Amino acid sequence: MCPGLRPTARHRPRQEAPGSRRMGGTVGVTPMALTAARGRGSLTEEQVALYQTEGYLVLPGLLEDRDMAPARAAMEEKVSSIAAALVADGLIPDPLEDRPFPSRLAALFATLSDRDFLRYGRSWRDRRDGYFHLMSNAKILDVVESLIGPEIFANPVYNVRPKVPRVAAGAVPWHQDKSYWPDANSNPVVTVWIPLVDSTLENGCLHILPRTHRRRLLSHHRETYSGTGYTETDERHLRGRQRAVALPLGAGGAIVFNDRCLHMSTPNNSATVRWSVDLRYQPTDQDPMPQHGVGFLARSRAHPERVATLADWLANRAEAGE
Ligand SMILES: O=C(O)CCC(=O)C(=O)O
Repeated sequence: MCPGLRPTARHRPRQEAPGSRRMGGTVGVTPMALTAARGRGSLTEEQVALYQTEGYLVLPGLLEDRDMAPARAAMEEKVSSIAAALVADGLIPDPLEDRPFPSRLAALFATLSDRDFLRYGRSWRDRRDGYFHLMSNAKILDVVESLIGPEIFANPVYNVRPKVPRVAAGAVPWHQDKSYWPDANSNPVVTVWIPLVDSTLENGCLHILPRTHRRRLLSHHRETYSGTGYTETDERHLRGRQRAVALPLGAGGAIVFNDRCLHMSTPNNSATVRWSVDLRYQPTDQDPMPQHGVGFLARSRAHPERVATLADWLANRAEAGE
């Protein structure tokens, strides 16, 4: 740590739970230690055991409409700004303000190309109040706490995903999330994937390859067909893909998995947008991955006064009073 830098929750080594052991330079926590560290959180022991065995957990109905409303409002603001830009650029004549949330973005791009869409990014990570409120939602943090304990850092890599019909960027190839941060010494990173509209086989729900979460990082390449450069797992690692499960899920449900669990999603063949977010969390003593942006302290029982507020997050401060 630099001299003079205030020690922060994420810089301080976490107290090791009984039974924890060192693995490859990171703290590896045995199931026994996890149980000891957990103690709180909203998941049952059966759910935690299922997560540990299968590598993922589906939580239908985790959130209510009011939990998602701020994030949805942020998405609507963004869509309005894109509509205004498309009109200003002469690409469309009408910003379609009367269209409902699930279909407006699809209608805006109905006559445009993949490339037009990708000008705005395949997924969004801008700082809008509603995204912070969702990332800080206690129901989500309670789930995460069951898995990694109460010192929770929100990883800077979160994505708001508008999966628009016919746009190639919508389908995501098989990958481990860790392929996006191969050098990060951060373990575990827990992804919480949440659809804001029902995700279905037709509009391109998530698919998971169970029990792949204990693998090391597999070899990946950058795909060249969608214009996004998504990372894609090399074919030879996908021999077991017939065991993959499709996970259609209603709006407000959550799918939780770690960053070595293989997953993908199919194209959107419906007429509306499959809106989702993927949020990520990790214990506070892990690499905060500054090369990907500024994450924030989302929950701390040891230092609740340092938990980041909306103002901190908007100002790119990871903790309160930094
Ligand atoms: O939302 C999707 O379609 C893909 C999500 C994904 O790949 C992820 O959360 O890492």
